[in-house]
Amino acid sequence: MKWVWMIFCVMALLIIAGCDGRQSAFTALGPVSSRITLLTWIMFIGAAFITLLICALIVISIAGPADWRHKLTSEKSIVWGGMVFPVVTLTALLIYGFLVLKAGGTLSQAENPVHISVIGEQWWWRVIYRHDDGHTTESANELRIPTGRPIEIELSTADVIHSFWIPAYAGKVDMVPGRTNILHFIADKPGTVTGQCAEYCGGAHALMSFYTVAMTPSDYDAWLAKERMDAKPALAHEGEQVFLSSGCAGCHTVRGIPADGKIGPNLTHVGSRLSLGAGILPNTKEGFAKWISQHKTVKPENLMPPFDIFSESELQALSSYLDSLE
Ligand code: HEC
Ligand SMILES: [Cu+2]
Repeated sequence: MKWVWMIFCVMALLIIAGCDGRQSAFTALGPVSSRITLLTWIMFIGAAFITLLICALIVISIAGPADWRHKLTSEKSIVWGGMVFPVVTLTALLIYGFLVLKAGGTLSQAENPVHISVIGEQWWWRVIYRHDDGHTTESANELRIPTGRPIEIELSTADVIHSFWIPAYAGKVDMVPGRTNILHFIADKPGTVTGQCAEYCGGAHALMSFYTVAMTPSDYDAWLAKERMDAKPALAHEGEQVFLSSGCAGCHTVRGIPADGKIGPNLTHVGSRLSLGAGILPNTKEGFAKWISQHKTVKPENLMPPFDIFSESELQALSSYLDSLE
């Protein structure tokens, strides 16, 4: 019997580990997700209550006293319990559900929303910030947002269907080829959470994650101004030479040097992001070296070609160059 308990404890621990608030539908950090969480609880508690009631009725109908059993089969019980009750409950839930759905929609009339576009790509996120003067700058695999302001995200895809989901802030919204869907939400307080692609989109789908960082409005404005700038000149950094001469620039943009590839993530400020490879590796010099030399093992099937061509010193130079792009 001991091992049964051990398995039980391990399973329970695994389940509890899922409660880490960073990516949990139970940790709502804004008004839109709070409404969804409340709906979840109402449905869960209501369904549990109804299930218990049905169990009790089954027991009564099998082993209960004769007059109770008789009452259960009367026409009145069938009409009230079997028809009126489900119709009333389900209609009320439907109306409530529509109101919850509309909650994000009402934000669309809000003034001064923050405009961000996110494009799903196999298997990473292209993120485009629209500045107040209409100018745009591109980043990837990380969302930065100010607290307290309505956020308006335009969701689209470059290839197959993906689904954009930050459980802490809003419900999931699909990214469908040929369409643009709009998502609205507000972040109540500063903090870092994660989001995930929630629609199977091929090989590396499970490794298509991203960080969302909510910052105070002043921190956000400062960050956005920095993000808008070109990469600092690296003063003929050896790693920059390796980057430019190895074909990286064919797929990656680094604003400020002759690198304007559009196929992969924009790397202009890659060193200041929290992760590499869409939430897969830590953003450190070692992380860059690991990505460049082993990305096919770290993230199987991702669409960057393998690069086994570098000597150790070239790899180190390239990694420290990328790490310096803050
Ligand atoms: C054929 C196009 C292509 C070439 C050439 C290429 N990459 Fe990539 N790179 C990609 C794609 C696509 C991704 C996204 C992979 C993913 O996460 O699924 C990527 C991801 C990356 C990332 C992670 C970025 C992030 O936002 O997390 C880094 C760093 C990177 N590449 C560096 C390089 C370097 C250095 C070179 C040259 C040695 C290079 N790449 C060459 C296409 C390319
Ligand atoms: Cu996916």
